[in-house]
Amino acid sequence: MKTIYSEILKAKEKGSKLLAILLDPDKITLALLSVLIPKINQSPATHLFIGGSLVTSNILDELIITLKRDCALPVVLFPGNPSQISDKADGILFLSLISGRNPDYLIAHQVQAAPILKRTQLEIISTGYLLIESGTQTAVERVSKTKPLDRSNIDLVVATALAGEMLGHQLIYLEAGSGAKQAVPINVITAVAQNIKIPLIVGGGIKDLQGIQLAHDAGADLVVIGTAFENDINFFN
Ligand code: 1GP
Repeated sequence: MKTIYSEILKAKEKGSKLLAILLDPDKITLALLSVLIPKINQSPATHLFIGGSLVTSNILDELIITLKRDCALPVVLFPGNPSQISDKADGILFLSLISGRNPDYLIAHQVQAAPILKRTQLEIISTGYLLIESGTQTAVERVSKTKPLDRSNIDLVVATALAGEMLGHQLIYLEAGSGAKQAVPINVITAVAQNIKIPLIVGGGIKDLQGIQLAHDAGADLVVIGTAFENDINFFN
């Protein structure tokens, strides 16, 4: 069966790089979709991620229904908390914030979400999520009340990613935080990519096409772009 995860694995095996556009339901309106969707369809994106640290808007279902109707890309939830589950999507990154030591984001939210997810058809993709220090405090740090990993402590970042892999996560996500001042350092991406076998996602603070290229070249299998596309819908032109 063709699943989101098996397609990511296949891409990794072939060395073809993936790109997700992240849409935060709090930052867009349904009216804006008629402008955004043609831009998404013209972009090199391979996935759509939907989520945000808080998400207070109630347009989630309708947003996903419209995206699925007008875009061919898989729609993957990237939730900040269990209220951001929609059975209209194709899959969900089932995140555990393994860089932090807040039990709510390590396991409590997951316990709350599991029975809800069990009733959906969503493809559940277990993801070890690592927040990396990026210059200033980001929304992930503020909302999760966890400290990011020191960006210069490569050994600790690699050990954390390895632990995530050994615990059975299917993906590792290196996150600098949405709108981060500094993206995840290239040497950190390289070190993690060289040490894990599972696919690697990198996002946060990537501001230009060169940043995407550098992250891919360093070993990211999938790069996430949120703020840069939000700020400039012609980003991929
Ligand atoms: C945030 O990794 C994503 O969770 C994307 O970050 O908004 O900085 O692109 P940006």
